[in-house]
Amino acid sequence: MANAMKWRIYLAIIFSLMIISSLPISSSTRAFYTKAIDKTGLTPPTNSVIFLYYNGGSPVYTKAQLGTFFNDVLGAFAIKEITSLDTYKELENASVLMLLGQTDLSSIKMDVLEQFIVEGGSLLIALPPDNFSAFDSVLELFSLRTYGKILDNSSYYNNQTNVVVNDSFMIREHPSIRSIFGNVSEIVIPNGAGIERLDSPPLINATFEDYSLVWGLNSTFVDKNDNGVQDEDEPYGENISLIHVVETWFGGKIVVLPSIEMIIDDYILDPQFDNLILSRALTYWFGNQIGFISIRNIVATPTFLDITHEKLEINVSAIVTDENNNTLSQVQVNACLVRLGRVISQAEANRLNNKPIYLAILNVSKVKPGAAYIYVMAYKKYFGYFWVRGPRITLYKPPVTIGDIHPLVLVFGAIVPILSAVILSVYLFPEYRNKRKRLREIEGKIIEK
Ligand SMILES: [Ca+2]
Repeated sequence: MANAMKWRIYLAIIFSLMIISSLPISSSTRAFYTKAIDKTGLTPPTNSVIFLYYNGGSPVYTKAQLGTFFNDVLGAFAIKEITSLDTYKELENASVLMLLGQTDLSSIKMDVLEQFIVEGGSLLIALPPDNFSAFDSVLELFSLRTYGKILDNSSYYNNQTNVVVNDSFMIREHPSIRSIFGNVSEIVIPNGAGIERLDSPPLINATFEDYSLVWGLNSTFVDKNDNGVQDEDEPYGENISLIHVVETWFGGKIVVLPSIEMIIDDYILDPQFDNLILSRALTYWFGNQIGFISIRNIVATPTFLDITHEKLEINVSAIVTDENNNTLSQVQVNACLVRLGRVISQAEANRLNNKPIYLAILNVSKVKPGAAYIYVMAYKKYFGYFWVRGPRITLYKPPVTIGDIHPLVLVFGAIVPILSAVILSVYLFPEYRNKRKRLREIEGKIIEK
């Protein structure tokens, strides 16, 4: 009774703390995106998010030719440059690895890249105008491949290498298309390559979602045989993925731009098109600033759990909002118990009334004793997967006490032997007295001698 009362008080305290902490932090309108982004303090500071630029693999454009992209678009983030991709050490703290227009990726160690993805890393890929198939080794991780050059015959007499796509061929509700940076209504893709989905299983052992963010117009086709005209068997229209996105379960994102030329100064600064808005929104999406899920105030009870206890459950609660502290719709929230990087128990969390508080009950009856961590994972389509670590949980087996011993064990293991000993000693006592008497007599005789 007293115990139940104590729990009720604990829960009441936890809930009131949660309600207080979930109150909106700021509701003022935003004038400048850079100011707005740090205002709520829910997203990581931009200068702590590392974008890694790999300068090996003979890229077709230099960093200088991507000046606007590096200085303006990526300006607020931390940029690090690396020359090789053969050890994981260089990738350790990076959020996004940028492979921009390489023509040869043979020096990249694929297991290093896979480890980066499994640890939640993101990839920004921009294909070179030629030799784009160099990226197939990376794309095949996700059952994707480059198709061939994309051309557009909208002018009917001249097949254009510059493909212009308007927002009817884009996922408009994606955070990179409609954002605080503006709306992307038309982009230009010069000398791009199309992406196709393979039937073969992905080479990476990971759960992921993938989709076309931008796809081909009806006049857009893949010139598979590279003869400059559209042949019958050549795919066209929505079958061609122009900008392809992968959201990995580990929390990373992969974006494949069909052409590095989309972001070189010549095109990114063209005021006719929204390539600048798109690249800005994409990098801020990559950099966990927009289309972001904030998971915080993770509470777990109990954190010490006797595994011999009847109720092997852990109550987990967390606050889940977007980057502006707004409630998210159609978000999936899971509480997970993780040991040595593996999820050993998980449960779906449910939203508490109309507050951004999510509750889950984790069943840990099949979990072996030892330490583990609570993680809360949230997924929303076009936002991606997000993971945040919560409290440490200790599952233990207490030392054996009388109260824990089964009555049968107690009867046959202790009570019966003790009773038999007592009964035996009572029966044998007269005999013992007699024997002692005789012993004394013998003793006396020996001494007398
Ligand atoms: Ca052709």
